[in-house]
Amino acid sequence: MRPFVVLFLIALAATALAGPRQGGDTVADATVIPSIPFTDTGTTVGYNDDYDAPCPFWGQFAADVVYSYAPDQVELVTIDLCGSAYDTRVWITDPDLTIIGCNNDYYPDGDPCGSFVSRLEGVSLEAGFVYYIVIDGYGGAEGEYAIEITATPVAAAATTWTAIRSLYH
Ligand SMILES: [Ca+2]
Ligand SMILES: [Ca+2]
Repeated sequence: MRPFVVLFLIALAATALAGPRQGGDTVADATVIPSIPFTDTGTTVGYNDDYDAPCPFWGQFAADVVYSYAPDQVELVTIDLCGSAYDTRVWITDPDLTIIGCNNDYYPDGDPCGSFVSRLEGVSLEAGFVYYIVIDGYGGAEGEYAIEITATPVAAAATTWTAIRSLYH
């Protein structure tokens, strides 16, 4: 095979292995996050304005996309949109779509991560429930985003503490 054919096949295989990219339009077709840490890139351009959140106030009308995540342990997650190209907002809801955390402007104007880009830190999640992560925009802002989700397992911390205490009892 010619080298460029091999490269093409490698690229094709890499695309297939990368799995779902880009958030879904609504909770019904949310892109499933299989495990954390998780990174993805995508756009809200061409998607609908299905959701809104009161950070910093209700009544905004930007397009949004949705991811879903069902942790198998109790954990604290951080959702970082560093690298996004527009004035983002991000929030997370519980299975009933009640908002449990929201951020608008973690990174200030001119920040290397992007002006007025969002980061939501230390949201506590329970095992066995489906949570929805919505990437939205301030006002009517939409564009290309980057998302990175990391987690600290609470159970691990508790287990360590139990182990330490057991040394003294
Ligand atoms: Ca919206
Ligand atoms: Ca923002």
